[in-house]
Amino acid sequence: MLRVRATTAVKVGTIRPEQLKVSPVTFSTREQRMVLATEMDSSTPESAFDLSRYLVEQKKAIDVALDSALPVIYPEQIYEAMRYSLLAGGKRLRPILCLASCELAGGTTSMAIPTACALEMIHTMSLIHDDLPAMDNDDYRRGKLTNHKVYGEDIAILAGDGLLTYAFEFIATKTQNVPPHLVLQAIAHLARASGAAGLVGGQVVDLESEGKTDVSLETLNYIHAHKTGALLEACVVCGGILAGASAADLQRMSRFAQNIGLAFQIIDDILDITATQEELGKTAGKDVQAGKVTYPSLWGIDESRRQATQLVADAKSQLEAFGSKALPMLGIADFITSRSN
Ligand code: GRG
Repeated sequence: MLRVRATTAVKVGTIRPEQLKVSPVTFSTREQRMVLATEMDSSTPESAFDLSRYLVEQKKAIDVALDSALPVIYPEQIYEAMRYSLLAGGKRLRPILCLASCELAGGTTSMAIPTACALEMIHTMSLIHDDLPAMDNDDYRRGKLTNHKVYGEDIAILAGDGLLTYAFEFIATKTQNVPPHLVLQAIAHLARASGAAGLVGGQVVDLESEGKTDVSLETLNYIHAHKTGALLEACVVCGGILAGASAADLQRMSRFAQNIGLAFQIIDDILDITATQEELGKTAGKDVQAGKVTYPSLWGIDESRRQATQLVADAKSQLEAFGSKALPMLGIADFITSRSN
C-alpha cells in the first residue's frame, strides 16, 4: 500500500496498471455521482495520504461520470463510436489532475467534474484522430482495436469531432456553483490548449518532423510542450480557474503542469522502448521502428529518466506554498515517473 506523509517527500512505489483498471461503481443519485469518493483532509496535515487508493477512487468516480455524460441516442452509431473510445479505459490522469487542482485552489470536486469529463473527451478525441491511417496509423489503443478499425475511418473522424464539440457543450451546460466569468475563462483556456496554439500545432510539427533524423531538441520540446503538455497544463490551470485561484497561484500551477507535462512525455518515450504491447495497450516500439527522434534517442534511457526526475522535482517545488493541500498533486507528479503504462 502506498502511503504519503506530509512530513516527508512524497514517495510513490509502482502502481500496477491493473490497480487503475477498476470496474465502475453505481451511484444512486445524480448528486452522489458528482461528489467524488476521496477528498483531502487538509486540516490534518500529518495524516497519511494513500495515493494508490486516491488514484483508483478518482478514476472510478470519473468513469461513472463519463458513462452517464454520454447516453446513446439517435443516430446511435456515432454515440456508440464516441462511447467505445471514451469508456475504453485509460488512466484518467487528465481529469484526476483537474479535480486535484480545483481542490488545491480551494474549490470542490463537484465544481470541476464537468470540466474534468470534458478534458477526457478532448484527450480521447485526440487519441482517435492520432490513431488514424493519415496520422500515426495504429491498430490498438487502450488494449482494444482503434476506433477506425471498428467503425471505419469516416465514423472515427466524426466520433472525434463529436467528442471535441460535446466537451465544450458539457462544460458550458453542466458546470454548477462557479461564477459564469470563470467558466468562460476555463473554456477559453481549454480551447486555446486544444487548437493550433496547442495540441493541433504540436501534432503538425510532429508530422512535419516524420522521417527526419536531424530534429533538434528545441523542435522536440516544441512538439511535446504542445502535443502533450498543453492539455496537461489546461487540466491543472482550468481546475484552478474554476476554484477562483489568484493569478499568482495560477502561474505556479501552470509551471508545475508544464514540468510534469514534459516529464510525462519523456517517460512515454522510454516506455515505448521498455514496455510491452500488453502493458501499453497499444503497439510498442513504434518510435524506434519509425526511426523517430525521441528523448531517449537524443539522450539515452538513463539520462532521459534523470531529466524526467529533475522536471518532476522542479514541478513539485512550485507547489511548496500550498503546504499539505498539495499532497495529491505531488503524488500525481511522482506517479508520472513511476508509471508502467
Ligand atoms: C484536439 C482539435 C484537436 C486535435 C487533435 C491528433 C491530434 C490533434 C493531436 C495528437 C495528440 C496526442 C495523441 C498526443 C499524445 C499524448 C499522449 C502521451 C497520450 C497518452 O496519454 P495517456 O498515457 O493515455 O494518459 P491513457 O490511455 O492512459 O489516457
